[in-house]
Amino acid sequence: TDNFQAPDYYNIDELLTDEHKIVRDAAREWVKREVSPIIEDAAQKAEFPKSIISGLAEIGAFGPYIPEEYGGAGLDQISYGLIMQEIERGDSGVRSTASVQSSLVMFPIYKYGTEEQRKKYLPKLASGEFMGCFGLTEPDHGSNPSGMTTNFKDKGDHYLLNGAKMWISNAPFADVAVVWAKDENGRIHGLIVERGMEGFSTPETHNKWSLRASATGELIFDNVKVPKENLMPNKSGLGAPLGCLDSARYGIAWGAIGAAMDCYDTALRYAKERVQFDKPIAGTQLQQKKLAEMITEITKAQLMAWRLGVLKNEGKATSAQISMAKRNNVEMAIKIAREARQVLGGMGITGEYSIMRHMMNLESVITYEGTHDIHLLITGMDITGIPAFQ
Ligand code: TGC
Ligand code: FAD
Repeated sequence: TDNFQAPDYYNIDELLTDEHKIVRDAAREWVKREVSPIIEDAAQKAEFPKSIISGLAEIGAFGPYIPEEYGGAGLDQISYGLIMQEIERGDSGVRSTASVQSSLVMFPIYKYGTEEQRKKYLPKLASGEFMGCFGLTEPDHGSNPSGMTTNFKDKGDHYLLNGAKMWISNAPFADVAVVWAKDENGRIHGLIVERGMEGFSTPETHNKWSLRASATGELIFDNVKVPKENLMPNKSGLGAPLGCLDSARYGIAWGAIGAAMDCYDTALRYAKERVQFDKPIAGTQLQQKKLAEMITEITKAQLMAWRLGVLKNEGKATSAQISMAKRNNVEMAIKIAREARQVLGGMGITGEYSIMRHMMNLESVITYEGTHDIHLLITGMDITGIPAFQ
C-alpha cells in the first residue's frame, strides 16, 4: 500500500489557494490509486503503462494551463506545477509523458499553430485520444539544437521532410509529432507530423536503465510528404522550440520535488522502523543528518518553485530563472535519492521501494530538457552577459 505523506515543513500549503489544493489532492489520490500499484512492474518490464492515459487526462495532466475551449484544464501555473509534482512522486517517466503532451505538443500548437490546428488537435490531445511527442534532439545535435540537419523543402503543394530525431519520449506510440526542422534558408520551423505518413517511422530505444516506464524512440523522416497546413506559422527560429522548453522545464522544477518527497518520506519511515544495535536507525546522528538535510533541501526547492510559479502566473518568469530552478531542483532530488537509498541499506536496491527507480529516472531528468551543465551556463550567461557555450 502507498502510505505517502507529503512533507510541508514551512506550511507552504498556506501559500496555496483552495483550487491549488483541490487539484493537487486529486492528483495525489489518483497516483496512490492508479500509479503506485502498477509502476514498479511497468518499470521492470520496460513498458509504458498505457492504461493510465485516461486517468492522466482526468486529473488535468494533459494541458493543465491550456484554455478550456480547447479541452485544456484552464488552470494556473501553480496548479500545473503541483500536478507535475504529484505525478513525478509516482514516477518521472509518467511525468515525462504528461510534460511532453502538455508543454511540448499542446503548448506549441496552442501558441504557434493556426486556429484550425488548435481545433483539430488540442481537444484530442487533452483527452488522451491522441498522444504526442516532440522532436528537437538529433543524433549529432543534443545540447546544441541550432545545428540540426533535419530539413524540409517546399514542393509546391506540400513539404518534403528528411532527417532523424533521437531520444524522443513517447515516440514509439505517438499519434502526432511536433518536429523542428530547417527550411531551405536554414530557418527552424515546427511541423505537425502524423503517424501513418509515408516514410515516417518511430523505432523504439531499448535497454535503458532509466525512465524504463516511459517509451523512448527515434523519429525517422525519409522523404515524408507533409501537408502545408501542418506547418505552425506563428513563430519560427530556435526561440520557438526553446519557448516550449521553458514551460516543460518549469514543470520539471516542480516534478523533481515530488520524486524527492517520495524518497524522503520512504527513508524517514524506514529509518524509524528499522532497528539495528537495539535502536531505530533514525536515532543515530548519521541517519538524522541525512534526513535533516533532505527536508531542508526539499523546503528550499518548494519555495523556489512556488515563487517561480507566482512569477510565471504574472508573466514575469525569465528563461534563466526557469533554468536555475530546473537545475537546482533536479540535482536536489537526485542527491536525496542517492542518500535515501543508503538509509534503506540493502532493501534500498530492491523494487520493494521506489527509491532506486526514482534515482535511476532522475539520471535522465538531469540530462534532458537541457543538461545540468547547460543550465549552469545559462545562469552564467545571464549574470555576466557573456555566453560560454562555444
Ligand atoms: P541563442 O542564440 O541563445 O538563442 C536563439 C534564439 O532563441 C531565443 N531563446 C529563447 N527563447 C525562448 N525561451 C528560451 N529559453 C530561450 N533561450 C534562447 C533567443 O533569444 C534567440 O532568439 P532570436 O530571436 O534572437 O533568434 O541560442 P544558442 O544556439 O546559443 O543556444 C542556447 C542554448 C544552449 C541555451 C540552447 O540551445 C539550449 O537550451 N540547449 C539545450 C537543448 C535542450 O534543452 N534540449 C531539450 C530537448 S527536448 C527534451 O529534452 C524533452 S525531454 C521531455 C520529457 O520526457 O520530459
Ligand atoms: P550532449 O549535448 O552531447 O552532451 C554531452 C555532455 O557534454 C553533457 O554532459 C553536456 O552537459 C556536456 N556539454 C555539452 N555542451 C557543452 C558545453 N558547451 N560546455 C560544457 N559542457 C557541455 N529530446 C527531444 O527533443 N525530445 C524528447 O522527448 C526527449 N526525451 C528524452 C528522453 C530521455 C530518456 C533522454 C535521455 C533524452 C531525451 N531527449 C529528448 C534528449 C535530451 O534533451 C538530450 O539528451 C539532451 O539535450 C543532451 O543532449 P545529448 O544527449 O546529445 O548530450
